[in-house]
Amino acid sequence: ALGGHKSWQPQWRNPEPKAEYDVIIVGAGGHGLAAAYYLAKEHGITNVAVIERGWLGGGNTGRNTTIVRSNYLFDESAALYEHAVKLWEGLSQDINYNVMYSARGVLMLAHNHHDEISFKRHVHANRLNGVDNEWLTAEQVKEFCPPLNITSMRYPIIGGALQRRGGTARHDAVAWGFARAADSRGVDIIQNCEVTGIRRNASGAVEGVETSRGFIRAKKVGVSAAGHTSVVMAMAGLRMPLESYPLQALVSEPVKPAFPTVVMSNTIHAYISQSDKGEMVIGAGTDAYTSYSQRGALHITAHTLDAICELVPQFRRLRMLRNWGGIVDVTPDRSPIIAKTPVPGLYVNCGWGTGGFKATPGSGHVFAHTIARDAPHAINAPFTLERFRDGFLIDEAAAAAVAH
Ligand code: FAD
Ligand code: PYC
Repeated sequence: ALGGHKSWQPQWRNPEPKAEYDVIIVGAGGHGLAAAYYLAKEHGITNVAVIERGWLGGGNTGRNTTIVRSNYLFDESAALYEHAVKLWEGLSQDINYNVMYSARGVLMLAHNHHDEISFKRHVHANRLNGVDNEWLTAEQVKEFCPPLNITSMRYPIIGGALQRRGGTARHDAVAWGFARAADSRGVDIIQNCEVTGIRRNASGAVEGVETSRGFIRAKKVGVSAAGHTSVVMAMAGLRMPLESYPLQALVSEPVKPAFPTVVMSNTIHAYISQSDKGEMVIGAGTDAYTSYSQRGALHITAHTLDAICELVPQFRRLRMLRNWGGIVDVTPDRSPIIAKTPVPGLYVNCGWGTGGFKATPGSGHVFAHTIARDAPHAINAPFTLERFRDGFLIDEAAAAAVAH
């Protein structure tokens, strides 16, 4: 680094866009890069461009708090998120890049009878679906995570649901690992190139995308633009059932290992884990208003820190280092859309809201299948756009675990 990185080998190329690709993916977040990787690896489609208006991994992928779990209530969701957890378990080997997947457990705290009933329902439903999840008493919670204060607080902890295979992964490594693996299979990653239009032919099918670097032709376009999905899809004339909200997070100064697991409390609006660098990674629910500004309101952060100080009193003396926000795309049932659209050749992967990082490899895998085969994989078949018209909702508001 002191030598100005002169002899360092770039991890991916920086190609000029070609005139035409077989597939264009809009958005080089983890989901878009993973889809490109699996298009090349599983379907042999390598004439692919991932087009990113900023830098790869600079959206929610680089802004999230990296919690990975699959303890969702409904069969459809359990299948989707568990598919991702299974891929996480072998991902570092698969893409030959250490994504630091750390199965340190995700513990969801119950503070009242309603929480207890809801979590026990999730535990039973998860186990029926082969997803690990178990109920802990308050004493077992304390034993599993000793820094927690379980009694002397306004809403004492009365138990918790623990998914031991849940945990965290390193967000940058996920983006960089998928980018390098996709690039090495021939995928072009075009950064600093904004998609400004989606061109359709006389019969309505996709012809390609207008960008800040000119028109690029492709018969298949997959949109993985997270908080800006509505904006991009409107370019093809589609109105999406999405609202975009700021979601904030913050980190403390780094300290020695002091917190062994991931703890979430939806009731008192806070969650916390410790990063490999030693920082406490903290967050809460979304801001109350829709917005495209990548920052949130200060009172949300203050409220979150109140909750953290009650949960872990010894952290009262920690200084906070930095905070930031991302824009999350929220559907009415808090489940994603991974699907074909009414526009031939246009596919969309969106609506992950506050919880899509955990799904990154699984989402990319089934989205690649959907694009390559022009038909959904069995796992994403229920996650259609049409469910909001037909009523086959997958209401995961409780499992989202982050208020929004
Ligand atoms: P992104 O990484 O946002 O990628 C989309 C890309 O599209 C961006 O890079 C953007 O620049 C690009 N783009 C947009 N418009 C255009 C355009 N016109 N042209 C070209 N490119 C465009 N999920 C979890 O599972 N666990 C968590 O702990 C968690 N914590 C979170 C904490 C915060 C503070 C936030 C904000 C989110 C959190 N999430 C979490 C949600 C998670 O981050 C997202 O669901 C996930 O990262 C979405 O990935 P993506 O690749 O779809 O989106
Ligand atoms: O979905 O687990 C999650 C999550 C945690 C923080 C934000 N989202």
